[in-house]
Amino acid sequence: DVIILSFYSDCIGTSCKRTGEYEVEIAEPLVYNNKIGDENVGARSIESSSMSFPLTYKPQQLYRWRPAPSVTPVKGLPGEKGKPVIIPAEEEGLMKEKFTINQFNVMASDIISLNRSLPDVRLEGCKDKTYPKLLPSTSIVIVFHNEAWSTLLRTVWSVINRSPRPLLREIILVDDASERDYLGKKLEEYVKTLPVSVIVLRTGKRSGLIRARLLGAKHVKGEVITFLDAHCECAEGWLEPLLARIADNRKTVVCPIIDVISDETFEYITASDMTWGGFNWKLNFRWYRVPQREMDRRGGDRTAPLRSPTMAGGLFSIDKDYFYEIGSYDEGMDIWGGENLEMSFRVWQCGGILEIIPCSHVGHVFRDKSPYTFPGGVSKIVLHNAARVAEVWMDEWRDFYYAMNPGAVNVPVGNVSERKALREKLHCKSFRWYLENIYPESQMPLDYYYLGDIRNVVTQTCLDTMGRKSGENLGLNYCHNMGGNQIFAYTRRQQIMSDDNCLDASQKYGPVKLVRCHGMGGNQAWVYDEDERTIKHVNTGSCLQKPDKSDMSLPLLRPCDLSRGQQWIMKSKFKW
Ligand code: LR7
Ligand code: MN
Repeated sequence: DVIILSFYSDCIGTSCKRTGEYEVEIAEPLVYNNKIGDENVGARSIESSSMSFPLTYKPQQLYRWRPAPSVTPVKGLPGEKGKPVIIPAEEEGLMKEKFTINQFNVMASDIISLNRSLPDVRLEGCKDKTYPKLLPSTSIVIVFHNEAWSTLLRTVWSVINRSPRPLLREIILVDDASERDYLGKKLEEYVKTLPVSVIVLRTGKRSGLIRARLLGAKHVKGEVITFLDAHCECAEGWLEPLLARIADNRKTVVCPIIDVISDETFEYITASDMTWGGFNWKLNFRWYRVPQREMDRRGGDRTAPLRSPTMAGGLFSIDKDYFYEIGSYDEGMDIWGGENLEMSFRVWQCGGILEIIPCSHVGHVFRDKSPYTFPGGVSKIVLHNAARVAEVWMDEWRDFYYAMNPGAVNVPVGNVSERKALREKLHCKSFRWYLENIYPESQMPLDYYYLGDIRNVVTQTCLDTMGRKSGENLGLNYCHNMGGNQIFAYTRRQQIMSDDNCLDASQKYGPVKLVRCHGMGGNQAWVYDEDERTIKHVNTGSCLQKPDKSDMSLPLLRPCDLSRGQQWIMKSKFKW
């Protein structure tokens, strides 16, 4: 194989000077199952023709690669091809007992091969996509606290088995003060036997996943950092589409589609490519349906990169230098939570791009509960982290967070001045810009008149969602002044909303329901008259009224009659 190579040097910013051209013979084929060493990373220069040339990487930072061979299923082994594993009835007791150790079925995990095969879950259109022949390499950073052996090592093996070897620089395992013997010497000895370079770092004392990742990142030798949780399985072809995207624009932060590995059976279940990341008023990360707007931008191509307002947080690739340029992570965040939204807002507001790459799939064991301790208390830590996000990045919309989580007001956020200075230094845009341009579908209303509780003049009780779901009735309860379920926003689009849901009525005499906000007016349009203190439903012309004796917790909708029972107080000052 003789190809023409051009040499580029002096790469500054996005431009490289072309300094020469010559012929070389490529020493192919590359050897798999061999330690990565600088000897066999393949050609390290840039091809003159063909590819969209990643100007931001120097020639010596690019590696020739070819797809990793598929893992062949082993007949007779449980869980092959991502199939579910069923534990025999007689072992069910033990299975349940062991479940609580990790909050997943570790017995099922333990009997599945560390090298198990997976189905190729990619869309047809992904399978014959081509990527640049030369790509930057990545180091994989996996942090863990008390992870099970089989899930941790299956993560490692899935990386080894399914990554093009020259693109896999090393795997960095960061032990965040685990209290399991097997994660000590035994792990260190084990990784020495692996066919790629794997190092184990230890935080020493419990640091939380954010600071543990920062420790791992410090040791990264590859051009790109790829973070994974410690209970993942990378599927075929997962890596190259991620790296290709970064090579194309190093300010792109990319996530795979996160498939589901069942916490009960370890079945590999493909996730939808029609969901993206959002968040609610509590600042929980949540999946939502991709809006038509984004489908249109992608020309209806489901294999095209999807611009996502937020990311789940655990699985993503980022150019190493860019990771530091935009402020890595907030070191003031403890244990778990918040860092995913923090990085999402920061990337978008400070000039980057956040994408889900539908052709890249990685499975993750989703669990209902956290298995480990949160020193200092779960809610305190999670609220602390989220408050830092709100304070630094969300401008006035931080009020939604505090209104929804009144407990957060008393949790110290610590010092955020450094993070605010970072925002200044990078000339990051406002949260309004983010809502207008990146996430117009957000539950955070762009313009709103009021945020607070809504009290009836006669009963002195407050509208209350009672924590009910979409489709259920609005409630009324004694005013507790604790925010949460009694917090509503009255918006310029005439909605009265609580997080995802809006007050909605379709008939003159009610009922008033909570329904997923659609932003189209209609049954969800209300007008508050500050003088009359009435809340009038636009479509029916009826007014919201106090309940009658039969059910004091059910607000009514009745023809407007200027009675005191139809008067409501939105007590804080109107914004306009
Ligand atoms: O103190 C800790 N130290 C750690 O090293 C706590 C956790 N960890 C490790 C832990 O062992 C695991 O490997 O950090 C990793 C993530 O912790 P999980 O698995 O308990 O988190 P999660 O999967 O429940 O939560 C998601 O949100 C987190 C918010 O802080 C992180 O961003 C996780 O990485 C993230 N996981 C994903 O994005 C996978 C998809 C889940 C979704 C949605
Ligand atoms: Mn996880």
